[in-house]
Amino acid sequence: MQATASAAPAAPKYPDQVTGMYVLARALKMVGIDTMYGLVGIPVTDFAYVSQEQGIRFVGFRHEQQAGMAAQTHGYLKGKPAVLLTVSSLGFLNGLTATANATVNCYPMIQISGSSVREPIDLEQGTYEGLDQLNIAKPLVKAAYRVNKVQDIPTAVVRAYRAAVSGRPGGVYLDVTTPCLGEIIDMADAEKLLYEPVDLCPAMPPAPEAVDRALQLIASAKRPAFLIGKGAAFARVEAQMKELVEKTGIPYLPMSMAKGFLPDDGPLSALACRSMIMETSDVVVLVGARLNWLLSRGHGKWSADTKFVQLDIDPKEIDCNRPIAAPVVGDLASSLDAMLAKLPDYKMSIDPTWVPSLQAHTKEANAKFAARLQENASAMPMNHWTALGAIKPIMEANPDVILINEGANTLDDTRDAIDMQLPRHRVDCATWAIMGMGMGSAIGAAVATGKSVVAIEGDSAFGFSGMDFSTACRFKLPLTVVVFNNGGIYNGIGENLSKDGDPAPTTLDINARYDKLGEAFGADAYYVTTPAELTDALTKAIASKRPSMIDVQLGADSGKESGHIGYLNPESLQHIVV
Ligand code: ADP
Ligand code: TZD
Ligand code: MG
Repeated sequence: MQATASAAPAAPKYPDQVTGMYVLARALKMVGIDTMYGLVGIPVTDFAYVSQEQGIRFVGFRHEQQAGMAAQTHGYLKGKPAVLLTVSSLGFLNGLTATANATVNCYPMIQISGSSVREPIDLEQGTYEGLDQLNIAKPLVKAAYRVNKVQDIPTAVVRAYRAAVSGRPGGVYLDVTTPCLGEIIDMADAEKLLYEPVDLCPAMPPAPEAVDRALQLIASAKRPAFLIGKGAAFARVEAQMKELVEKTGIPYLPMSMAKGFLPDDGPLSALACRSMIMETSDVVVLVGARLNWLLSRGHGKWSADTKFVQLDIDPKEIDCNRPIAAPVVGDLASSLDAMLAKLPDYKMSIDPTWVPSLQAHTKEANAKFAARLQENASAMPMNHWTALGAIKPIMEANPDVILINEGANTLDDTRDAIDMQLPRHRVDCATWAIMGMGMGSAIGAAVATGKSVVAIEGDSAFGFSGMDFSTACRFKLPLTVVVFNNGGIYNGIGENLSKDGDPAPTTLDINARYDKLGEAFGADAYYVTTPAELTDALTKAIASKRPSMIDVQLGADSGKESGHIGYLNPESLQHIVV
């Protein structure tokens, strides 16, 4: 059957027959998929209609990458995957960038793409949007499957779902061929195929001896710390970790997206003591966090004497950069339950000066930070810190608002400035440090949780996904976008060395009016040049629960090259400051 782009779903000839796309929608519902993000066209338009008819929410985007960013953020925040739906060839590839990013970040999601008829693809005969999608997806995703006939659809969906969410979560690709989508089957036969799978994300408890080994090491530590990653936030183990922190008295340091997992300003928060922990902790307990580049891969500032306990679901993660003295491989809920159960058998031996020394350092760092905000409070034109001085109290007074954040200086400075109180309320460009997750993630967060969302975006970062602000407007989502316009990548003062009149490689447009983009799609739009105007605009925007766009005019000289990670540039170029 040839799928069409008509407004009504393709119906089989007889009322007691159904199509492959109907079976696919039903199978997705049966595993618990309730939301699909995507962009339609041949051969999946009718499938989107059928899915909507079956009660799966369909959020149509302007670019597949953003639909994918929405699906992965949905998966991260809800703990279960959503679907990204794409057309074949470029639509598939656009979406695959997000599915790959989900895999790298351990977010569950399922990309379903229509694909063209197999035979002419295999013979390279130049068919419509012909591309060997399954093989392209394979190296970039956690698992990839193709389904060729209607009878296999329920199995394919269950396998895709299990692969996405169980063990270490990730992105899964499901290739559904055009003939399969259109295949006709008797309704009675379809009903027989459909089944409710049992235990889609099984617990994976750790070995008891691993738990004892870990507790023994933790109990022996003089200067221990928990290092909490977004895996813990995903696993929703804040209650267990709160108990473990309270019962052991061990301080915690969150990674960027684990900010708020336990309150950033709690008495045992060591948020401002990252270097101190790296340099002086004798035992660090990694809880759903990888010792990857974001932690100098266990080298750099880390003391060579630090011993690690690592709680992770993936045994391959252990020892990947530093020897792990006590691995606890299992799902975090089971591992932490087991540790809490055995904890009374162990007595901590924390140096009584350890926590006070971290608290003193925190106090000092906070005072320095407050002084920096104060110094910049009335800078004109505003710089990143001026703007954040205005935003910080508003965000902290609205802890239930989800914060989306990308950029270079805009990312680093916002992360440092804004304390979080609640788990899973901060989503950023994460493990790959990619730009272009903003609008998709913001939309996914709003749709998945029903909460208000504020996206703080560098002007460059916003450019990657800006058009999908219109999606937030069409779906009337409570999203406020704050664009930090410093006219460029890192800043707007780059110099074209050839002096031929073209903009420098990092230069964008300091005079661009992003608020007008908001106006174009019916959002509330604000252009602000002072902190007082920003305070007023952001307060109103959050209270309105309407799509809102705030263009924050910064000076072009605000921001340094590469933000905090300039040292990752090629070594010989590190002295060149843009
Ligand atoms: P961060 O960037 O915050 O440091 P990472 O993404 O690097 O976090 O690490 C997250 C880790 O959490 C991954 O190694 C992943 O295997 C692990 N993880 C994800 N879900 C679970 C779970 N349910 N139980 C245990 N570990 C998990
Ligand atoms: N492309 C992609 C997909 N990801 C990237 N990380 C980059 C390019 C390189 N890049 C960064 O690492 S940060 C950044 C780019 C283009 C934008 C920084 O500019 P900004 O923020 O306007 O978003 P600031 O506040 O001006 O630093
Ligand atoms: Mg910028």
